[in-house]
Amino acid sequence: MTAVRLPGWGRSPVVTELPRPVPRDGQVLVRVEAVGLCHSDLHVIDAARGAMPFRPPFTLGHEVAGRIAAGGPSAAVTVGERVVVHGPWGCGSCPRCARGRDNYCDRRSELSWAGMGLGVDGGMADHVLVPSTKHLVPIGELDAGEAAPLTDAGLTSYHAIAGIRPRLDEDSTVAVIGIGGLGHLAVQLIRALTPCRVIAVDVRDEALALAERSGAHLSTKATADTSRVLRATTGGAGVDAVLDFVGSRSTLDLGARGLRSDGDLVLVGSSGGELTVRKPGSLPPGCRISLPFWGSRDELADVVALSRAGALSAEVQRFPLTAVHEAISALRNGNLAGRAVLIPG
Ligand code: FEH
Ligand code: ZN
Ligand code: ZN
Repeated sequence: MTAVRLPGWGRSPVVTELPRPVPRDGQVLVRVEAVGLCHSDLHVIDAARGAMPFRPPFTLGHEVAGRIAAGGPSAAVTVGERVVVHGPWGCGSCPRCARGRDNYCDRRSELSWAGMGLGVDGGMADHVLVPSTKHLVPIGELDAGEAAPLTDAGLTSYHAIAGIRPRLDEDSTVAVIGIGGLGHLAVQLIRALTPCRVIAVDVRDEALALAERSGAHLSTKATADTSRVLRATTGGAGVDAVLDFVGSRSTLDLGARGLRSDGDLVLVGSSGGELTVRKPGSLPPGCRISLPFWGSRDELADVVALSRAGALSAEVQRFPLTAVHEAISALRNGNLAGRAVLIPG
C-alpha cells in the first residue's frame, strides 16, 4: 500500500510502498478514503530530535475517514461500513481511556505515541490499522472528504466549546481567532450550539470571508487595535470568551486585552506563544484559562451527528495522497481555504 511516512527527525515525509497490515485480535483494518492534513503534522515534521514524546519512522495522518476492510478474529465488524476514526489512542485501560477520553489518557507520559499518526502508524495511506472498534464512529452517507476533518478539526473545536458552553447565553459574545481548518468549524459549532454572538479575527481576507460563510456575525482583520474592536462591539466590557486557534504571543495578548472579567480564554493553537499569568497583571479578574486537547469518542459521535443533521460542514481542499508535499506547502503558506484533505488513489 502507498503511505506517507516520516523517516526520521529533520527529514521530509516520503511517499513509499508498504505491505498492507493484517488485523489481529480486536484490530480493524480501515481502507482510507480521506485523511486531513493538520498544523500538528507540520509541528511533527519540523520537530527536532527529542522534542516529541515519540520517534520516527511512522506513517503520518491522524484525521481519517474510510471503510472497514477487515477485522481481527475478535473484532465484531461489518465489512464495507463507512466510518471515521477517533485518533487520540491512549493506553486503552486507564479510567480515562475506559470512558473513551483517550485524549486525556492517565498514562500518556508512559506511551511512545500521542495518537494515530503521531508516533504510531496513521492514516496518510491506503489503509490504517485501528486498535479496536471502539475507535470507530459510523458516518452513514457523509462525504469522506468532509467527514475526515470532523475527527480532529471538528472534534477539537467541539471539545473546546464544550468547556465554556454552560456560560454562554444570548448576551454573550465569543471571539474566534484564526479561521482555518479548526476556526471555521468552531464558528459553525458556536452558531449551532449556542445563542451567542460570534466575532471572527484573522489576518487574511479569504479567512474572514470563510468566517462569514460559516456564520460569524462580525469578522475583523487582526491589527494592533483589534482588542479595541472587541471592546467596542461589547459596550466596552470585552468579549465573554476567546477561542485562540493560533496560540501566538500576539493572539494571546489580543485575547487577554479583549476579554471581559470572569471571561474564558481558551488556547487551542500550538504556535508556542506565551502569556504571563500574574496578579496584578494583564488578565481580567475572574478569567479562566484552558488548554483543551482533541476530544473524546462520545464527543466525536456528537460531531458526526451534527454533520449528518446538516449543522456542520467542513470546507475542504482536496489533494491526491501522492501530492502531499503540495498540500504541505499550501498549509505552510496559508494558501488553503478550509482544511486540506488527502485522497488515496
Ligand atoms: C496532535 C498532536 C499533538 C498536539 C496537537 C495535536 C492535534 O492536532 C490533535 O487535535
Ligand atoms: Zn491535528
Ligand atoms: Zn489511558
